[in-house]
Amino acid sequence: MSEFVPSNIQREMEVYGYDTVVKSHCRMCHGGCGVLVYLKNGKAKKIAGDPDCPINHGTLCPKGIASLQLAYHPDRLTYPVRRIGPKASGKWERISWDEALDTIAGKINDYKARFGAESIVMGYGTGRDNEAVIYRFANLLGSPNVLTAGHFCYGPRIATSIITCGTNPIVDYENNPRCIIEWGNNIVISNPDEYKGESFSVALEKGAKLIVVDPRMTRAAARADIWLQLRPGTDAALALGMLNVIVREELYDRDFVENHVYGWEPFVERVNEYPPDKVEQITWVPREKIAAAAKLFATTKPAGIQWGVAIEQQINCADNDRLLMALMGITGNIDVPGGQVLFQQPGIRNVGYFGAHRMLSDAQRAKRLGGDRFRLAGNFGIINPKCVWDAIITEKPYPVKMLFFISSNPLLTRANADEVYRALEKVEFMAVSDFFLTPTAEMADIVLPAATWLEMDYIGDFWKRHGYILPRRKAIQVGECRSDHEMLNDLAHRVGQGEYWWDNFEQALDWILEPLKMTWRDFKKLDYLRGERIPQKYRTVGFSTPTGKFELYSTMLEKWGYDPLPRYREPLESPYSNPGTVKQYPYILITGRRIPGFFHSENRQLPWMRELNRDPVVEIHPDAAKKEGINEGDWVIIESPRGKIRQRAKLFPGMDPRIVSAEHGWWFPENKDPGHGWRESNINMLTDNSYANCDPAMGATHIRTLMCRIYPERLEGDVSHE
Ligand SMILES: Nc1nc2c(c(=O)[nH]1)N[C@H]1C(S)=C(S)[C@@H](COP(=O)(O)OP(=O)(O)OC[C@H]3O[C@@H](n4cnc5c(=O)[nH]c(N)nc54)[C@H](O)[C@@H]3O)O[C@H]1N2
Ligand SMILES: Nc1nc2c(c(=O)[nH]1)N[C@H]1C(S)=C(S)[C@@H](COP(=O)(O)OP(=O)(O)OC[C@H]3O[C@@H](n4cnc5c(=O)[nH]c(N)nc54)[C@H](O)[C@@H]3O)O[C@H]1N2
Ligand code: SF4
Ligand SMILES: [Mo]
Repeated sequence: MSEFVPSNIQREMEVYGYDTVVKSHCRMCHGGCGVLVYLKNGKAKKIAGDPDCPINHGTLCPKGIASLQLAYHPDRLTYPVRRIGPKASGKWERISWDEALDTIAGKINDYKARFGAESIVMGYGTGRDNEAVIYRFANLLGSPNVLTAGHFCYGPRIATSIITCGTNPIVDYENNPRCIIEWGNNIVISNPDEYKGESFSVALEKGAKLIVVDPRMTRAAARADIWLQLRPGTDAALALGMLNVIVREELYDRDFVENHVYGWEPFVERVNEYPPDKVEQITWVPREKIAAAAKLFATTKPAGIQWGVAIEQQINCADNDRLLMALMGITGNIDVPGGQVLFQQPGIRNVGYFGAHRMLSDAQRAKRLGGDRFRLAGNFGIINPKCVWDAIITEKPYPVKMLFFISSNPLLTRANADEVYRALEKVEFMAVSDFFLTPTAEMADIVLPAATWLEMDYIGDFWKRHGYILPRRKAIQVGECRSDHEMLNDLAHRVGQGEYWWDNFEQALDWILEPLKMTWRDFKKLDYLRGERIPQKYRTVGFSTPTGKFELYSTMLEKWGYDPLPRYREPLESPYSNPGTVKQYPYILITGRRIPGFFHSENRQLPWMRELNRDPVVEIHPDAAKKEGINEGDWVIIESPRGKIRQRAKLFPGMDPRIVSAEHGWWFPENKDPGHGWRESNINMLTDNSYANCDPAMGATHIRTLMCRIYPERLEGDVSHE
């Protein structure tokens, strides 16, 4: 437990009788916000923003404030359990940590010996600061199969930026961008990855011009200089249209293009295929607006693109990312102050190094599920989930016998939930580490009680690209909960990996920091460290790509057999690609817009957060609602060719009447049936995960654009949930 007490809050402690205050970093989302945790008698009593933290300057979002409701929730799992009835029977018995880890280790050793390490799939969801230990464990085990959300979230940005310019370009909010495009992102709600909505808002207040690319009117779209209200899933066409204007009107940065770009001529040829009038037909955005946005962005410098996950959950995922980088690059905004920065971490052993990717043999790497099919993903260690479900269900190309999910709830968060369920039902052995018995955990054989961010020492933001690392200091202990890092360190010793791990996890932190000649004890006295910043480093050393240039034409994609130039493909399920289906399913369904209190399937059991959003909500345009006989607040059936679910109607005029927008991640912890109602309102009952509907290089599932129909539940004969 940290003994570190910042001096400026000692007085507050005396007045209110707190025993101590621990400075740490929240991780109720991807994390990063500095917090002060006030303690009394070993219990955390209050969480406040840390005004000295350079990431949040004392601000916190609702989820951060509700951290204590998570840590001390009465339903929280506080000791390991083993299932004693059939899957999803809700029958569990308490076991010791030793018994839990011995059982899991026994299964790992057995499956490895009989079916190969590849038969064991480790899994996590979005970034939770535990990926380094999970990859280390899997790589040392010899399993190339770590199932994450990386195929359709953030992984594409990392993979495509590495092959385009060496690392992920981040908007440089500190140096006053004068123009920002917020593209498929809602940063003030989502605070994703290395970004916080606060910095974006401050930049706007300082007068930055704003262009928003979003089919829905978000708060940012409402105040934008230009709002490009596109048809969902057509981002690649829109970007190509903007590039077309920039190239045709010669608004690009000549020096950058002449000296630092690879593949300019073929790129221009491709861009010429997308004149604004054609793009208008594809995207529904008027050509004048496309031209105006292109000009504003190209002529207002410095400028940045705040990109989001909506562009990645599409069939055009990798090309969308590459096109946005092309916009950043050819307008001369790469690695300039106030543009897009290529930050460096302080010189620690980074996540990739810690993850021991080099320790995985070539023979095992070649067995990565889907590695041949989705080669961009496969080369970055990312797999498409369907490849795992198929390997379980069909035992091809080889059987997967064991799943070990550490911080993921795939029944709610992966496309085609019905198929996910069938795979979880069939898999021989499943372990889960989580805070609660989620619908996914209810399918497991053993569930381990995970520690929240308040209960661990760690080097926070270790995986991000903003250049900071921050000490996350342990403030409390709850029951027998353990961090995933400690748990895997312990498990590793039981499966013969001991020589590559540590006696305790603090030694691992020391090892990460060793290149800085610093230990965890030294580091935790600091507020943060930040890597050195060298603007326009490419001018002296080039870009870290095969050609040393900014690759508009990707030599890596070419090598892997893909089109080296970005293009637009029509979604497989859209009003234009299958007009027959449109008669039956007339609306374009967007899924998963972020809402303040929840994080995917999390927080439905936290009273403050549930008060913000009691029920799942589907946004429907008033004209569409009228046509379908739907009133505000009605329970509505949303149906796709794959199934139907129910959510509550909110009439929302801020989008085209042909679009509806549903929330994701819904289950009902208050429903004490062991399934906790996971099918009822789970939007992923409707999404499609077929290979044909994925990005061909990245394997991203296309969950942002599908076709659906909607009608009031009262008209539904065979569904009665009330
Ligand atoms: N239809 C649709 N589906 C989507 C999306 C969408 O927009 N639309 N978004 C997708 C995206 S971008 C992502 S990244 C995925 C996210 O997918 P997941 O990461 O699988 O989502 P969560 O529901 O947050 O599940 C995380 C689980 O881990 C637990 N947990 C949280 N922190 C920890 C921890 O530190 N340790 C352990 N052991 N457990 C922890 C939580 O209690 C929760 O049950 O969802 C995706 N699913
Ligand atoms: N509160 C909260 N915060 C979160 C999360 C959460 O679940 N809850 N999840 C976290 C995770 S893992 C991620 S990846 C991030 C994602 O964070 P964001 O990238 O901000 O994602 P979203 O809010 O899902 O989508 C952003 C916008 O994309 C729009 N959109 C939908 N379809 C399209 C399209 O086809 N094209 C374009 N251009 N826009 C479209 C939506 O209307 C929405 O306003 O948020 C993170 N932060
Ligand atoms: S934005 Fe994320 S890190 Fe910051 S307070 Fe909210 S949940 Fe915590
Ligand atoms: Mo994500």
